[in-house]
Amino acid sequence: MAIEKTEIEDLTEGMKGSADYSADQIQILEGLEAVRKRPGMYIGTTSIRGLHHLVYEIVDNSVDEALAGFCTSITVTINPDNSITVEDDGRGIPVDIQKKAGKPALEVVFTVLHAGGKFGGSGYKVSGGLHGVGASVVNALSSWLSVSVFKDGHEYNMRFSKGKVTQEMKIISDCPEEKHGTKVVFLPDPDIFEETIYDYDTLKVRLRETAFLTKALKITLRDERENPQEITFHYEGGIKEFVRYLNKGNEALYPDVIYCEGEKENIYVEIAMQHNDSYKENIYTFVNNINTPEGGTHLTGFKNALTKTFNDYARQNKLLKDSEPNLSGEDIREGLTCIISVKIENPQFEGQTKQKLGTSEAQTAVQGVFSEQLLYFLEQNPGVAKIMCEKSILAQRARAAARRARDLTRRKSALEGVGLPGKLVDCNNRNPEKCEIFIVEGDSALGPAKDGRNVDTQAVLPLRGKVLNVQKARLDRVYANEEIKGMITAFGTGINEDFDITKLRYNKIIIMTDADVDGAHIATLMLTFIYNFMPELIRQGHVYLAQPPLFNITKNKKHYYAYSDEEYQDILKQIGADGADVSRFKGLGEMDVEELSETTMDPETRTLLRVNMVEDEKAELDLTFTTLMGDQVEPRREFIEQNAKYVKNLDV
Ligand code: TSJ
Repeated sequence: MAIEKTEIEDLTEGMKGSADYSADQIQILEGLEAVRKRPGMYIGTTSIRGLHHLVYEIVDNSVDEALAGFCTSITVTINPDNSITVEDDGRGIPVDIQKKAGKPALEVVFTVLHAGGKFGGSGYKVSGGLHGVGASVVNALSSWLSVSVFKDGHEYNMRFSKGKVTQEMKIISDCPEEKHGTKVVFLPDPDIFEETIYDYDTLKVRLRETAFLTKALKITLRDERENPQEITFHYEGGIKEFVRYLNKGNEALYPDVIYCEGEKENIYVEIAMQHNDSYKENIYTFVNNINTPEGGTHLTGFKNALTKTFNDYARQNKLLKDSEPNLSGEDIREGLTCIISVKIENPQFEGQTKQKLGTSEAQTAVQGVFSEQLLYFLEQNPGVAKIMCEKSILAQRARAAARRARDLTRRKSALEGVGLPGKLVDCNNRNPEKCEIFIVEGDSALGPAKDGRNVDTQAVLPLRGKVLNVQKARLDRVYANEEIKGMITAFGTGINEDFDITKLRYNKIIIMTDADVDGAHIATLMLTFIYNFMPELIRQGHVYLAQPPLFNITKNKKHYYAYSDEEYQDILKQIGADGADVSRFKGLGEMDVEELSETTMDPETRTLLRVNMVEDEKAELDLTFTTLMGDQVEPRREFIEQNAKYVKNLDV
């Protein structure tokens, strides 16, 4: 590749002090310059996700050291200036001169792309397909980076700025002989990242997951900014505890988490699973600690083994009569929470986002290890086997009932067209492009909504009682639920494999609930239904949340509406009122027709939030929804109140 001279000069600036500029070094700088030119190619995105990704890239190196058996503890600190410190108690990155490059291995790690763990041949035995590129990429994208290695009684230190060396490696102090480890401090470059403020909770979720996946590794996250906080994750039980954690919101069907581990075809396999009383399948798969939301060969191997082994066992032990059909995989996996974690050298990833494992040996390995150990477990625990079998048979029956119900509605709609639900207050216009439907909860809101709407384009569908939580109900109950049936027929699209977007009867589906926690909960239940049965509606941006105001402030017969506490304070200040004539809305039903129309329904004056789904966040969203629908009220409320996935859309 031709490099302009000026560029070489510019690039080599940081190399002052090194003896000669070999072709190698120019390549290095070219490499890191390429990272700065196209950061997205290396870390996916320069959004807040990319910002957090930098931390994972560094932490992954310490995790690799832990997997190699030399590191027991990692501390991640968000410093007051939003720089990050990652420190481990591993062997310390080698500081001796690497023959090939003629420089300290440490320098190579931070300046050569893809250098991660390739040297020495030891350690880093297992490194993810996406790991290993880490350190130099993070270095290139940081305003500054400082690395210290503690070993042999010394602290070795080296510094960089935007990937260029600003201080060659040197011993900067002595430390106790027995201290060993690596410490990296870096500040993400604000010229590269759209956002440079770290989010404690985001790091927390990911580091917890990493701790679950790396048995016995202790990970501490510390926030030293304004409101200092700290949390430590340390799971002796590894993924076994992960399964227990995920099952927390539900009732486990049997006390033990079924666990197995083994190695086949040079692939290390670890599986933990337990059924809960819900009806949802929750399987998370990982390759070298990297989430594979699209599954792949390891998942296929697991499913094959579970279906075959369980059916064989059930037949052999007469849990399943000769006259009864085999249990389907889906039946057996109903209510199953499971973690599948494999460690492979050089995993092959497939699919558009490279999030699906393609390595075919992984299927053989998982299938082999799991079949053998599951059979053993079932034989040792006939009581658990019986519970699993009973649950599966119920699932099988429910599935058959749901199929019959679905076939019936299909036939019905084919023959006589779908009758609209009786409660629907429809609009007159028949052009879906122009139409919207308000889903309102409770009868009290129905009155003002009905009267305040635009009769031509706005329909209203009232829902009575609690909306069914579809993540906690079997399919047959979902199909039988009147409120849900109402929504399905009103929307017109059908669900699941019957879904047809061209049949959508309204361009906007607007969920309108009270502006309080109960309202938010009900909205979440509705969203959960849509997300599970017609996700395309969210994907294509048809789903909205109405934003009713919290306060009405009246001064000199003029009305002001506030949608948040801050706005309320602002308005009081602006118009010089203090508690003058203020009413706090407790529910939609308390507003009169004009108020509701003006503040919440009229396209000219209202604000809507569009519900948004980012595709590659689907797996994360699944986890979020699990948390959301569990029994803990607090996290759920937090999610609803501050979810960033609801993109504000000023509807003008
Ligand atoms: F990403 C990174 F490079 F910046 C980084 C690496 C950051 C942090 C916080 C830690 C590490 C890291 C690397 N921790 N531990 C190690 N271990 C090695 O690099 C290492 C040590 C000894 C040997 C050996 O064969 O003796 C091999 C390796 C790979």
